[in-house]
Amino acid sequence: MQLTFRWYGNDDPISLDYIRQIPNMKGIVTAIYDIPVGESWPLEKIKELKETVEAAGMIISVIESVPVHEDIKLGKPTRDTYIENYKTTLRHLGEAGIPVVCYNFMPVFDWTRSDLAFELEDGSKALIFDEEEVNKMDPRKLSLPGWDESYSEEEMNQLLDEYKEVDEEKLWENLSYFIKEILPVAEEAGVKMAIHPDDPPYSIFGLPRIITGKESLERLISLYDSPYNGVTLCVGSFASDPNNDAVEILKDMLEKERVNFMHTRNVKLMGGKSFQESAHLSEKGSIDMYEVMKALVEHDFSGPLRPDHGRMIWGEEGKPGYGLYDRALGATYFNGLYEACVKNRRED
Ligand SMILES: [Mn+2]
Repeated sequence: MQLTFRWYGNDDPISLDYIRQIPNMKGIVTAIYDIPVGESWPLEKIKELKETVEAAGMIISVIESVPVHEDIKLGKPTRDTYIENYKTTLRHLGEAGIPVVCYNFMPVFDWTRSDLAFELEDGSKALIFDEEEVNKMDPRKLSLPGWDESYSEEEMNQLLDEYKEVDEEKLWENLSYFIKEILPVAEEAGVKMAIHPDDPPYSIFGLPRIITGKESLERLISLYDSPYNGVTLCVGSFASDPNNDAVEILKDMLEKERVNFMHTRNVKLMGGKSFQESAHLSEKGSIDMYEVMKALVEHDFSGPLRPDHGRMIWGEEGKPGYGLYDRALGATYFNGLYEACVKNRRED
């Protein structure tokens, strides 16, 4: 395991110097945020970002994310231009020595929650997904941090209309087309691809979602048989669907050597499809984090792992899910589990 931390670039109120002080912190997960979706990333900008991170004593472990243009997901004729740009970005990332790229294939909306600052019983604030609340929401008037906010209301309406023609099978076809185009380039560039599951992993607002569980990951890796065609195993996302066993999904992908990036956070299932993001500790949520770490150690997982969203604690304010304190607590917890699992294994 290589411990990593997400950093939102120079505008992030949490400095690289602070991140480096978290014990065992080795790598940064970041992106270039001021390039419009669909355009290629210039090599100079990538190198500049890399130098900034390395000057702070760490390395860039993962780019999260290189976003996929909607025309690619919709399968429009214009997709080929955007796919060529994506390939250019991958070549540049490879040239700069970036080993992993995280991406997702969720139509229009990225991760979705009903409340970004729900007060838990200990007074901390967390992101939650309340099924009833989400059903009442109007996707045309919705915005969450990290989403592409460049759409006008008219463009958003048009986009949602276009997706009426795209069902799950069509979306699979479009994903397959994309993967078969970019994977040979990713292999040549030495950049491992890691698709993030849909969050939450089921259809919302009538839009298709396909990266949802064990079978869909198996289908995904069968589209192009290469370790470069891998996954971001976000246990919190998978566990948000009560039908998923996140640990089982993890073990399956570890056995097939397709886990290119780990996201570790816990969720507490609240009945139906509702859930709360909880502290990372196993007993605070529905995921057994010891089993997660044990599986990673048993499979000699040496890839990047980052504590995913944290709660807001100790009066900290900032980007929901991305404060310093609780994610740092998460990192320390995973360090502890890791040390115990490694030492335990040696004694066996
Ligand atoms: Mn995640």
